[in-house]
This record gives sequence, C-alpha cells and structure tokens, in this order.
Amino acid sequence: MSTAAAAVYPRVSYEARRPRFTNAVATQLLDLIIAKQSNLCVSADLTKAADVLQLADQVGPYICMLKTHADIIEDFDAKFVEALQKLAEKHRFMIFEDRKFADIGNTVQHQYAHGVHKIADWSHIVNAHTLPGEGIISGLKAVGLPKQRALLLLAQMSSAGTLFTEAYTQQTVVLADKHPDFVIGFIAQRALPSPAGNDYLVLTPGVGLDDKGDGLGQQYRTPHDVLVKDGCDVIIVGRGIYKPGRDPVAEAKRYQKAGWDAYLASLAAAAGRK
Ligand code: S5P
Repeated sequence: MSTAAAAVYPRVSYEARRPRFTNAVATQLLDLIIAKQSNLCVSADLTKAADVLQLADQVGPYICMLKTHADIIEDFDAKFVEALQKLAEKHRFMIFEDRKFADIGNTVQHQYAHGVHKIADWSHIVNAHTLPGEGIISGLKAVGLPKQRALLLLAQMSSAGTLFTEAYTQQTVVLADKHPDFVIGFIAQRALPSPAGNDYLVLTPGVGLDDKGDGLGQQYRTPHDVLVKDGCDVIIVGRGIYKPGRDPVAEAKRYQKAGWDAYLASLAAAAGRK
C-alpha cells in the first residue's frame, strides 16, 4: 500500500464525518455503513422485477445500498416499488436509482417526479451529469429536497476512453459546493476534495475481485485499490456479485468483507500504523 496516496487522501472515519453532513440521507447512509460494517452497494442490473427483488432479499443483510436501473426492468410497476421498499426496511439499505439525468432543469424535474417511474417517490438517492450546468442540480433539488432525497454528481466514470477531463471533474466539485444541502457526493474513481471545505461521499463503480473488464469498456479495480489507494467511500459491485455461476450471497459477503477490510486498512494507514 502506498503511504504517499494515503497522505493525499487522509482517511477520516465514517463516524467522524457524519456531523459534517446536513442532508439526512447522507447521515442515514453513514449510520447504516457503520451499523452494518458494510460499504458495499450492489448494482442490481437485472431486467425482471422478481429477479431484482430476489437479489435484494439475498444480499440485503450485507449491503448499505442497492442500486437500480428502473428503465431496464420490463415489468416495473407500483407493486415492485412497494416490495423493494419493504426489503429496504427489512434489511436496512438505501435505494439508489442510477438514472444519470443529463437534461435541462425543467426536463429533469419531470423525469424525476413523473412518468412511469416516479423516481422521487421511492429512491433515496439519484445521480446526474453536470454537462448541462447548474440548472440540472437546481431542478432536481426543487423536487427532491422537500422529499428528503439526495443527489450524487457524476465526476468521473469507470469506462475506458471516457471523455471526462480533470477540469470537468473539478468544475463538478465546484457545482456541488453550491448545493451541499442536496449534493451528498460523487460517482468517481477517487476522493475529490472540495475547495469550499465540504465533505462528500465518493461512490465508486468498476469494482471487481475476479474480472478486469467486460469487453464493452468497463474496467474493474479491487476494493483495496479504490478505498486504500484512492480514498473512495462506497464500492459499487454488479456482475461481480450476480454474474451467472456466482453465488450472490457468498459474493456479497466476500465483497462486504473486502470493502470493510480495505476501509480499516485505510484508517490504519492514515493513523500512520502501516
Ligand atoms: O462510471 C460508472 C458509473 C456508473 S453509475 N461506471 C459504471 O459502471 N456505473 C454503473 O455501475 C453501471 O451503470 C452499472 O450499473 C454498474 C457497474 O456494474 P458492473 O456489473 O460492471 O459491476
């Protein structure tokens, strides 16, 4: 492990960071991470409602968050939403609809509140690209904040050849700093310090213990890479957990442990004990 990297991203415990957040979703998420000793978000990219619910029930005890893509679920309906919310309460995890909004403020408001999915009614967390400018955040916030929701901004992506530049990433942090009551963090590949001194959670996809890629541009790194080397906070794992031939319960336990061990290692490194 690189102490130089630890010095760049000094790890502060989830407990110590909790009071830095004003958004209730962020504090609730940190409470769950601490109580369940899990910084694992499972990405349920499955196309049948029953399969998503079955996976959520199987991995629920081991995760802090379940990430959905509602628009790939062929039989998405209100019954699915109700069942998912019940599982989130039963197993205590947060729901993150990975909608990746990318339009003007007025349009994303409709996409967030209305349509078939009515995302704002059930998803604690959503995410958005910052390409359209600050209006996308203001639009989503007007819908989401009264419902006690939270937003993540895409500041970097895991895929090969991404067009994100360092300047775009930095400008995304500056946009977050204008709305720290609603923006609780980033989808990114490393910790992103805020010029305004706000704290943000970094949720990192492209995490896998067994695969390096998927042949379509996805690139995987290990929990140790993203938590210890790059100071991220939550690992997002999809096919590493449920790819055919894998046992989702065994894999969820394995990734939970790998994520938590890496978090403890990053704390130890920050304390100079390693
Ligand atoms: O940069 C990104 C951002 C996201 S949200 N790279 C990603 O892969 N994602 C999402 O994370 C992607 O849409 C998918 O739902 C998940 C990764 O799935 P996996 O099966 O490759 O682990």
